[in-house]
This record gives sequence, C-alpha cells and structure tokens, in this order.
Amino acid sequence: MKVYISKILGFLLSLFFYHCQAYPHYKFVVKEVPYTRLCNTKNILTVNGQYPGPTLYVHKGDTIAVDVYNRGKYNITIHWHGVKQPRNPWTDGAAYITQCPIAPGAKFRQKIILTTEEGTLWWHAHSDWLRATVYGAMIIYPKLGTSYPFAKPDAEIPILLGDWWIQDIVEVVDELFLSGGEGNYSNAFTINGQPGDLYPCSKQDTFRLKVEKGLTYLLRIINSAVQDMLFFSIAGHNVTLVGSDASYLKPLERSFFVISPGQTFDVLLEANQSPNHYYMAAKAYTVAAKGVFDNTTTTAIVEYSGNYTPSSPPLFPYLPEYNDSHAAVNFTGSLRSLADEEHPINVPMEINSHLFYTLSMNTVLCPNNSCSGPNGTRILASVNNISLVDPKIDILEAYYYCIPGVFGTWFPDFPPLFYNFTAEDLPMNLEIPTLATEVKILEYNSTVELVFQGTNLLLGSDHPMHLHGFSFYVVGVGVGDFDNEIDPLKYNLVDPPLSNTIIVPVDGWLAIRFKADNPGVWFMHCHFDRHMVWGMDAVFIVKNGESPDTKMSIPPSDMPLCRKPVPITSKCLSFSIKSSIRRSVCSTL
Ligand SMILES: *[C@@H]1O[C@H](CO)[C@@H](O)[C@H](O)[C@H]1NC(C)=O
Ligand SMILES: *[C@@H]1O[C@H](CO)[C@@H](O)[C@H](O)[C@H]1NC(C)=O
Ligand SMILES: *[C@@H]1O[C@H](CO)[C@@H](O)[C@H](O)[C@H]1NC(C)=O
Ligand SMILES: *[C@@H]1O[C@H](CO)[C@@H](O)[C@H](O)[C@H]1NC(C)=O
Ligand SMILES: *[C@@H]1O[C@H](CO)[C@@H](O)[C@H](O)[C@H]1NC(C)=O
Ligand SMILES: *[C@@H]1O[C@H](CO)[C@@H](O)[C@H](O)[C@H]1NC(C)=O
Ligand SMILES: *[C@@H]1O[C@H](CO)[C@@H](O)[C@H](O)[C@H]1NC(C)=O
Ligand SMILES: *[C@@H]1O[C@H](CO)[C@@H](O)[C@H](O)[C@H]1NC(C)=O
Ligand SMILES: *[C@@H]1O[C@H](CO)[C@@H](O)[C@H](O)[C@H]1NC(C)=O
Ligand SMILES: *[C@@H]1O[C@H](CO)[C@@H](O)[C@H](O)[C@H]1NC(C)=O
Ligand SMILES: *[C@@H]1O[C@H](CO)[C@@H](O)[C@H](O)[C@H]1NC(C)=O
Ligand SMILES: [Cu+2]
Repeated sequence: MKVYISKILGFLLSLFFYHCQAYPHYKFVVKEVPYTRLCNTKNILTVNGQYPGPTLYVHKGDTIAVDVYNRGKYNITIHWHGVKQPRNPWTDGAAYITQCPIAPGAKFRQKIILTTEEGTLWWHAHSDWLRATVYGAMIIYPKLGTSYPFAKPDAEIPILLGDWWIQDIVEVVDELFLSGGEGNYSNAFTINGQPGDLYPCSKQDTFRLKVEKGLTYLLRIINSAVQDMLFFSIAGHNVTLVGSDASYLKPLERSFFVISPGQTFDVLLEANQSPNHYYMAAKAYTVAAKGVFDNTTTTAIVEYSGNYTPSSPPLFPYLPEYNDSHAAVNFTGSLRSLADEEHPINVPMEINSHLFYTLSMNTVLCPNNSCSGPNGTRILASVNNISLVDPKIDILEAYYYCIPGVFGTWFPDFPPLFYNFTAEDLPMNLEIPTLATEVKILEYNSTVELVFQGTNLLLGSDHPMHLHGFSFYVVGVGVGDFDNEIDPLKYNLVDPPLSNTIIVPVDGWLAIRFKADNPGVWFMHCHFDRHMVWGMDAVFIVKNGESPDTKMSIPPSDMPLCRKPVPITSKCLSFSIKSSIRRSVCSTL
C-alpha cells in the first residue's frame, strides 16, 4: 500500500514538475516607483522597482517563462527584443499586433524561446512609449561546455544606453498626438540609468567601470533610448566589436561607433593604457533634426585601479559631429559576420519574394491648419505610403480566430509611385499617406529580399528598422536611390552581418534577406518610437507549413485577448470572405 501511494505521489509530483518546472520562471512586477534624476523626482514605471530593469541571464537554446504582473496604471506589453520565438508569436509582446495589452491588475505568463541567439539582447515595454523606463538586458551565454569565439574576457559588463525625460512619458506622447507636431525631446542620455558628470545633480551617481591594467572587458552595449541613435566612444581606447544583435561579428576595431535604438553590440575593451580616469561618452547622431534635438552628452568613467593621480577632469573621447552621416553609414557598411566553421551563415541565394519598401515622413491636413506640423499639418510616417493604423483587435487574434474586418492583406510589394526618392524639394502632394491596417502575407519557408529606400519627403532621416520573429542578413547599403541593376551586383553574400535592427541611412537604401520559416504574425517598424507611433510600420503574416512542427503553437491560456475567443472550428469557413488570399489565410489554420 505504502509503495502504491508513493508511486501515485511520484507520478503527481512529476506531473507538477512537468507543468510548473519544465523551464525557469521569473517574476516581473510592473509598478511605479519614484526616481530622482536631473534634480527632479518623479514616478516612473519600472519592473520590480528597478531602473534599468533586471537583467535576464540565459544560455543559448534555453526556454524561460516570465510572469508579468501589471501593477501600474497603464495598459502595457513586454517584448523580448531579438528573440525569434519560433512558432510562438503569442508572447512576442507587440501591442495590437500580437496581443492586447495587459490591463492594470492583470497578469500574463510569457514564454521566451531561444534558439540560435547568442550574445546580448534586451527586453522592453512595447506599448506607447512606456519602454522609456521599462527595459533591461538579456545576456545569452554560449551553451554549457562551449565558449566564445574569442579569448574569455576577464569580466562582462552590461552598458545600457538610455534617455531621461523630465516630463512624464505618457504626457509627452499625449502632447505629441494632440499637437500633431514633432513633440518634445529627452532631457538627458544615460549610461546604466545615470546621466553622468555633465548634467546637473548627477555627478555623485555617475556610473564607474573599475578596470585593472592588462585585463580585457566584454561590454554588452544596448541602445534603449526612445528616440536617438548615439555615437559612443571611450577616451584613449579603441574597442573591438565582436558581436551584434546576439550574433558574432568579425572583430572590428574602432575608436567610436554609432548604435541605434534597438541595436546591441558586444565589444572588447582592453585596459591597456596608462592608469588614469577615462570618460566613456555617448551623444546623439541625427541629421533630420536640423539642429533641434537633445544635444547633451552622457558619460561614465573607466577607472583604472592602482596608485596614481587621475587627470581632472577625466580624459574626454572624440565623438563625431552630431550630423556626421558619413561616419554612420561607413560604420554600418563595415560590419561583417564572423562566418567561420563553427558559426556558418546561411544567406538565401534564390529569392521567392522581392520587396521594395519606401520609408517616408508624411503630413496630413488638419482642420483650419491647426496642428503643429509644417504649415499647420499633422506629421505622420509610412512604409510604401501606408501609415499603419493600430486595429482595435490585435492582428494575431484576428488572424487566428478569423475575425473579419480587422486587417486587409494588400500591403504592396512596391511603393505606389516611383520618383526620385532622395531629390530635394519633392512636391508636397506626395507627402500625404494612406492610413490603413494592411499586412503582407508570406508563404511558409519562402525566401525574402527586402530593400528599404529612405525618401526625402518632408525631410530625410535615418531609420533603424527592426523586424520581430527573425534575424536578417544585411546584404547591401548605400546612399541615394537604389539602383536595381547595379547595386545587387555589389551585395555581400559571403559574410553579411546577421541583425534584428539596422540603420537605413538618411536618403539612402539598405537590403536585407531572410527565410520566412517562422509561422506567425510579426511586426516590423522603425525603432524610433516617434516614427513607430506615426505609422512607419509593417506587419508580416507568415503562413503555417504543412507539418505540425511548422505551424503556429496554440495560444497560452492566459492570453490577453481584445475580445472573447470564438470557437475556431467551422466559423472560419462560414465568414463571407472577400479575397482568395483571405480564404487561404483562414484555411491554413
Ligand atoms: C487598454 O486596453 C483595452 C483593450 O484593448 C482598451 O479597451 C482600453 O481602451 C485601453 N486603455 C487605454 C487607456 O488605452
Ligand atoms: C517639454 O518638456 C519641458 C521639460 O523638458 C517642459 O517644460 C515643457 O512643458 C514640455 N512641453 C512642451 C510642449 O514643450
Ligand atoms: C585606434 O584605431 C585607429 C584605426 O581605427 C588607429 O588609427 C589608432 O591608432 C588606434 N588607437 C589606439 C589607441 O589603438
Ligand atoms: C550642441 O552643444 C554644443 C555645446 O554643448 C554646442 O557647441 C553645439 O553648437 C550644439 N550643437 C547644436 C547643433 O545645437
Ligand atoms: C552639420 O551641421 C553643420 C551645422 O550645424 C553644418 O555646417 C554641416 O554642413 C553639417 N554637416 C553635414 C554632413 O550635413
Ligand atoms: C569607411 O571609411 C574608410 C576610410 O575612409 C574606407 O577605407 C572604407 O572603405 C569605408 N567603408 C565603407 C563601408 O564605407
Ligand atoms: C475653422 O475656423 C472657422 C473660422 O475661424 C471656424 O468657424 C470653424 O469652427 C473652425 N473649424 C474647426 C474645425 O476648428
Ligand atoms: C509650407 O507651405 C509653403 C508655402 O505653400 C511651402 O513653400 C512649403 O514647402 C511648405 N512646407 C512644407 C513642409 O510642406
Ligand atoms: C535625384 O535627386 C538627387 C538629389 O537631388 C540628384 O542628385 C539625382 O541626380 C536625381 N536623380 C535623378 C535620376 O533625377
Ligand atoms: C500616397 O497616397 C496618397 C493617397 O492615395 C497620394 O495622394 C500620394 O501622392 C501618395 N504618395 C506617394 C509618395 O506615393
Ligand atoms: C524549409 O526549408 C528548409 C531548408 O532551409 C528545409 O530543410 C525544409 O524541409 C523546408 N520545409 C518545408 C516544410 O518546406
Ligand atoms: Cu524612422
């Protein structure tokens, strides 16, 4: 009898462990906490009271779960930036694209499925601009028993670049929409949450990196700023870039580099200079701003150990002029994948789907020219002249449950009009976009080449484009209009970098390739939150494959839905479905 009971107990325990302990769980409590910066105290939204938020430490190939409790007063979602989440768009976290927001008081268990990613990624809020304070690092170590493709560093330090807004961030966004203009700018940049020595009331808390001469440090650098690309440099030292977006690079030595919101770089810092104090510094890189932007500089201090009298102030690094687009595009064009035997690359060679997407700033008329954009207009932004309108029901939910009327499937492969995209003084009537909720359908396993073309409508700008659900190879980049005949001949198909976020240069183009082998709904957008909320977005639906392991997984039981789920069964077929594409979408479920 005793044996029998213990067997049952063992069975029940194994069930419990199977369901509850199959992978590690973390708890993220979203709540407001007061923080003081720039001589002002205000409540900011945090995870677990921390700013920046907690770091997640994982190994390549791990699956973990994070229980997100929303104890704040706003709707929120959390996105695991750069994690491909195979077959699992459900917990990707893009508000109104793959989920309804987590309401105040609600909870959502988000599964994070890592596969090939190795290096540095991060997580952040993905609704409104709440990521301004709700973000943190994700460090992905090599699998146990394997090592880095470079000598093991003596220490590893996350460096989160961010920004600080004196105003409440929700107020900033409300004002932006109310005025229709450019809105406000951040008041400081930060390194690990600290503005540094050059700002008021900040010096005592400047982030200090203590180093020992002769040792090598792996800096895991993340740009989590809401709105700005940043030039980054360390006085007296070059750094060696060895990874980006959780993929390895051929070592690239630089005295400075540019990093866009959403990007990560793993860089090696050798403490090989005379013992002293050296500033590490970051400031904005922006061409579009025409001189109006957050023109401040954040600093931290690299502090050698030992007995010496440090120079006062610490040595300051060279950073390019705020508008040095040559330096920025030169850097993007210099990145190469490691592409060695242990880290092979797999660039699609035959392309099934050729896409050409223009990235534009736009204007629409306001009643009585009452908005704050140029000539009283409202500023928007678009991809292929479509400015995305967020649906009321998230696209993944509408797709999975075949809810009609939420999105269309005619997102165009090309812009409606070909013109000299980068010419000066383009006609104003081209500035008006179409407002719509359209998605691009991709066949499972199809190969995609996507050329981004920045336009000079309204004003040219760099755009850090980010794709969810995939990493892509950056096969080409250039200035001016893309030349369909000449530029592809210059593609790098040998060792292009593998990224999830990349800067499309101002009045230039950039080409990526990826394989659509991840079924689901995946957001693609400019990682400037201003451009994102203005509509510089696109959505891909990658159809299911034939076999069960090539189809989307089922939604988690606590999925935040925008409406009550309807039974899937025959509902799909009984809708009056207008287009054949829509029918094929529904029939793949
Ligand atoms: C929060 O999300 C729900 C569900 O989409 C929506 O109905 C509500 O309006 C949102 N609230 C705010 C303040 O945005
Ligand atoms: C912009 O931000 C500043 C503080 O940084 C604030 O004083 C001002 O009211 C904000 N709003 C506008 C519309 O400028
Ligand atoms: C840093 O690298 C540059 C080339 O990018 C080189 O000219 C310079 O000498 C290097 N500086 C140091 C301190 O190694
Ligand atoms: C940025 O600030 C620096 C000094 O802090 C100043 O010299 C420079 O002119 C400013 N640049 C712009 C474009 O405002
Ligand atoms: C950068 O801006 C300055 C004025 O602040 C201007 O003189 C210079 O030509 C600009 N450089 C580029 C590359 O646009
Ligand atoms: C970057 O600039 C260097 C020095 O001017 C040049 O040799 C190199 O070809 C440039 N690289 C790219 C990709 O533009
Ligand atoms: C536009 O201006 C006219 C004249 O001042 C006014 O009568 C009208 O109400 C205004 N319309 C709007 C939408 O503000
Ligand atoms: C504003 O209107 C003027 C006069 O019609 C025009 O010259 C200018 O280009 C307009 N500006 C923008 C940004 O549309
Ligand atoms: C497009 O505009 C650019 C910038 O004004 C100019 O250099 C180029 O020659 C134009 N191209 C064509 C084909 O007109
Ligand atoms: C975008 O679409 C609008 C409305 O159809 C049109 O007026 C405008 O000229 C288009 N602009 C471009 C650049 O295609
Ligand atoms: C998808 O492509 C891969 C090669 O990249 C191939 O191994 C696999 O069989 C394909 N799957 C389907 C369902 O076509
Ligand atoms: Cu943009």
